[in-house]
Amino acid sequence: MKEFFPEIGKIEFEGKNSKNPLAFKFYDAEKKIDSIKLKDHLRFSLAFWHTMTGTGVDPFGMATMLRPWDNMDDPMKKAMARVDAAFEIMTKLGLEYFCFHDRDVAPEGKNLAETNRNLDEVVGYIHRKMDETGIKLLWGTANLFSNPRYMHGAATSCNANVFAYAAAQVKKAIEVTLELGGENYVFWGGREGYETLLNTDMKLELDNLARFLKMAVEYADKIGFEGQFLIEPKPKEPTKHQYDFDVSSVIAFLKQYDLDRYFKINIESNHATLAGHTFQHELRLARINGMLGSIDANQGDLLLGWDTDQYPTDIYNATLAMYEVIKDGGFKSGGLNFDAKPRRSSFEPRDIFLSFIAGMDTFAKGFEIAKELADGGELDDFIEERYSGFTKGIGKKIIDGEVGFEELERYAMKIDRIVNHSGSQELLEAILNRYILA
Ligand code: XLS
Ligand code: NI
Ligand code: NI
Repeated sequence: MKEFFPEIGKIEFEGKNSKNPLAFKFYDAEKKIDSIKLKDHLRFSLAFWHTMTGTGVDPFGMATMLRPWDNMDDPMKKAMARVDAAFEIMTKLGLEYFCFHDRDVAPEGKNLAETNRNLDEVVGYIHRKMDETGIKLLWGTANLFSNPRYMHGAATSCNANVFAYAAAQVKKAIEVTLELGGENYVFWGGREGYETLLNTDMKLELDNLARFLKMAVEYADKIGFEGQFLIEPKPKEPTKHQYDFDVSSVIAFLKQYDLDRYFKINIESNHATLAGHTFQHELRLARINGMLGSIDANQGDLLLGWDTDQYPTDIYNATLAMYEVIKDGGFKSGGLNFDAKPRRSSFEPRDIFLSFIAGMDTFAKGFEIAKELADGGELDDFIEERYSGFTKGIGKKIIDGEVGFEELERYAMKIDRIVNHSGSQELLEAILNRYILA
């Protein structure tokens, strides 16, 4: 088979002293930690859209990316070539998972039936490549935002025909995810929100979104799709306000409509930034609610207000993210999907590999640091001590529900001096640094 990247071989682990740009410095896939290989802790995934279809366009400029398959005119031939290239990239980097939207892998036809046939043809080919390589599908999803029909939204469109079309599209996307053994199915509602409340029936839109998700749950059950459903929060972009704003609003929404037991959350670092939260905040909130599903690993730019989807190289962020995953007992069906793209000026084919290496090394190291931090127990010990007042005396009574305002008033009347202790943030940050810089 023709190689798309003949000048690049298998990327090997060479260790931290290597200066070879095309080698891993920290990601040693086979290294065992707690008798599980690093690659199985991390479950790295390629995002088909950015890596295979991203062109480098931005609102001010046209495509820059040099992609060896882009000289093909026939859209189906190009789709097949992209699949070959994707599997070549994954094999060379040792990525064992990928994620895709229906429209990333196959072009739309002149009607839905033809579109579905195109999708089936490419999915059949992907299936063969998966069997050949052992590469797996982390999650599938449907693109309900690019086509102009979704200008007012999909499940939250004002147009019932659009709701129906979106349902048909998701039905098919769940079917192909099942066919490929996908471990999760993601809902990201890029246009499920609004631009102005002047033209928006917010109540109907939210009810319809819940109706849509309920239909998805019912259909998955009917066809025997047992993968995990995930919702990916994002506060804005492309819409001014997206209903799946952040982890907190997603959980509230799911609970309100009695859907929470069917869903977990796919958390993207850059989306946390846009919501004004840290990545760790979003992961923590999902974790303590038993809803940490999967991660879109990337990073934003704190000075820019949009989803820059950069490859993650921030070791602090990666460490604290992996700390939450470790505290959650590791990934179940989820993984680390690089929902990231090389910068518009990193346009050469080799930049694809360099970007993944940067991201994979960062998360591998972040995981190892986080593991030591968790095993060291210093943060846990501090927190345990900090809240120890709730394990005895009046604190215990509060926790056990034995007292109300009246009893607490009586108790408070007798306190002659309240003693607080330092929160020691700087000490704890120094402890974190000690692990990171060790
Ligand atoms: C966009 C989202 C998108 C989802 C999949 O901002 O991150 O890429 O991950 O639809
Ligand atoms: Ni994403
Ligand atoms: Ni995103």
